[in-house]
Amino acid sequence: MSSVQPCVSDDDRRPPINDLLEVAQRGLGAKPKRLPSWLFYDERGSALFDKICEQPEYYLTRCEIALMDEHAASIAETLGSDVRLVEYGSGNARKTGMLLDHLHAPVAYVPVEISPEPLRQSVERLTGAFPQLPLQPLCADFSRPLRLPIPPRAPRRTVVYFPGSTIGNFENREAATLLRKMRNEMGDAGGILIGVDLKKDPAVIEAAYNDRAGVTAEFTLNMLARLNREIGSNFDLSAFAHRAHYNPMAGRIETHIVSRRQQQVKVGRVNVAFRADEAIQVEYSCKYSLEDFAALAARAGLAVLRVWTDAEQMFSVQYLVRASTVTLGR
Ligand code: AVJ
Repeated sequence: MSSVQPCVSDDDRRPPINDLLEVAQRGLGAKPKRLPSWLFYDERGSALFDKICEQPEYYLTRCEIALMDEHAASIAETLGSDVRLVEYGSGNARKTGMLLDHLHAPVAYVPVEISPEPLRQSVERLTGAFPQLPLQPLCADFSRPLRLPIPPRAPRRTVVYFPGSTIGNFENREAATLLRKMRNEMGDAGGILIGVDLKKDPAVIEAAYNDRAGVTAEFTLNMLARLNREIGSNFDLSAFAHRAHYNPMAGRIETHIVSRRQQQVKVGRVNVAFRADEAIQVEYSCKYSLEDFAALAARAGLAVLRVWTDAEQMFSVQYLVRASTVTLGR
């Protein structure tokens, strides 16, 4: 018997794809101009992101994998047996596999992913590696309320896995909202296992977002290429540049697409005017101290039960539970 359930769609609560045009027009009509970072991840963008993870400057993935490699057994012990693992975003089969390798009698794995193709691929990879594990893929936008599939047997706890420091893409308030949403979905006994990039020498952080091979620049500009492909806009890619700076006050990388000259671009029937050096804000990648992140967790009614980090404190994997369960003892 196959343990894979068909991809359940939660798409009824999501605007249709043609709204890409509307998203682009709205963002480019705003002052200052901005485009949402999820626009990066079409097929080409996802492939470029995988390539970013291999760049020597991009320490995040390497550090997180090293942490999982070293601490998977301890992490699995902290999570306990009979866990239902719900992953927000499913592009991380490698790290997930390292965790599943050590989990004792997991009840099910539920990857939540908005794009059907990456979801299908991650299911395929994990079916091969864990033929006994029930897989319950959920095609949905994880920033919206989820209807989790009914598990094949009662789990001891539901753990939301959110690796990769993807939480860094959300501003403080939205990050707290997302964590609070996870807290509701995991229930009283649940937990959140989350990858969090840490504050460090700004030069090291900036280099990670400005790799010498130019892969990150290509990844950033692919957002415009994607719009050209999908909504027929006419961005001239050579007339725009990638810019990623660390803002030490806000503790985050701020990525912009900068117009190299004054120009006009057609986006649907709208003409968008750019001044020379005008920027489109496309991504924040927030960095935290351990104290910063504990405070963010607290805002969401969560407490940090454990932190796994490397000797240089480059990156962290943290386990969060409901704040009340810590004081009551688990
Ligand atoms: C996948 C959101 C964690 O912010 O570091 C990498 C995306 N952007 N290089 C990050 C990204 C530019 C990445 N996250």
